[in-house]
Amino acid sequence: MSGNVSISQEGDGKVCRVIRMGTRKSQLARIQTDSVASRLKELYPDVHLEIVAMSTIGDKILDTALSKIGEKSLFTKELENALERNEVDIVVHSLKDLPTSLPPGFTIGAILERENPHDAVVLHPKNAGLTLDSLPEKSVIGTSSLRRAAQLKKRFPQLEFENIRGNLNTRLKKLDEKDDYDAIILAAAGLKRMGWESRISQILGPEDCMYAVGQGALAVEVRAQDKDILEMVSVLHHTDTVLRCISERAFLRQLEGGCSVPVAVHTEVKGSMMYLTGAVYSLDGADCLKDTMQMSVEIDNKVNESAQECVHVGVTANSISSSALDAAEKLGSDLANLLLNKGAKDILTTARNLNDAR
Ligand code: DPM
Repeated sequence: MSGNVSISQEGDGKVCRVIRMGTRKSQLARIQTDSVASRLKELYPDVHLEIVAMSTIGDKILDTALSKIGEKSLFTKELENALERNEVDIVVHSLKDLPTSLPPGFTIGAILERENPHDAVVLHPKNAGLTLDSLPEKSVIGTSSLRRAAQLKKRFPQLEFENIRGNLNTRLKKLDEKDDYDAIILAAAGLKRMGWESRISQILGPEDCMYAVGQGALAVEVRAQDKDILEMVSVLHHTDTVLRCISERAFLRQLEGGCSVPVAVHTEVKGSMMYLTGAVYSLDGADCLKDTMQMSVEIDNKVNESAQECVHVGVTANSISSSALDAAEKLGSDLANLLLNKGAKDILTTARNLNDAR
């Protein structure tokens, strides 16, 4: 065992290991951390789990659009500091909030089975029964995601789009209790985890709005050298989700896009084939480059047995076939290169500059 293991003595004299899980204080973050904690508790009944809650920059700055705050690892930095200082051993994140390159010393040790990755429409109660198609002209849709706004502006030119910030509770409150927005767009996964599935009035399919890289999946971040913890959490990996998310993250990394650029994806695993659709947009959605590539991700049983750890876009998944992981990563970067050859860089640079100037 590594040097930083905490031990606690139970009343009956039994010694058990203490694992500390860091989390943001928001309700969604707590729910996500608790769900991973209960999975771990089932798998390792003798481990004692402790939850340490902290607030992050992203939680403190509530009045600025996410895409305008320069800090790249907005929601993750303080938690990583705590990991680095050995104050916590595990941090649970929404994968889509984790940059494609993690700071040295950290790795994603598990990606759990993805929830519904699509975006959802939540209506102001006065609009019950309507859809984005049937809402009156000039209805105001709240979102501060450049990705959502770009796709939906193009698809629904009769609607208007306004920023909305704050955690999920704040946003639903702003929607319901004021008259500023006719509807807001949120990830279905977050709504479901909060127990608000009944507020979803429409799920947006890929023809309306493709999702963000990693959307709907939970990731467990750990210290890269902490082999005990890495091995412990690795059983949480969900193979299909890992392959899809590695291809999506490789796509984003190759495009050099952060969490605040209009980039969207759609992935499917069917048998041994994986399909990745990726797109980049101008802020108004008028310019769009989109393509699909496929690749065989034969899941042989050749797991990574070399002493050398294999990391794919920040993810350590030694229990999954290394050739499948390599193929998934290559699929993402190949698709990005295809779009880069068609001019994706210009679209993204212009979008970034315009957004910074706003
Ligand atoms: C990122 C984006 C948003 C979050 C940008 C995007 C949405 C920001 C906004 C990278 N992170 O999606 O284009 O609407 O202003 C976030 C949510 C979840 C994780 C909430 C949401 C829950 C779903 C999940 C915020 N991060 O997207 O509705 O676990 O994937």
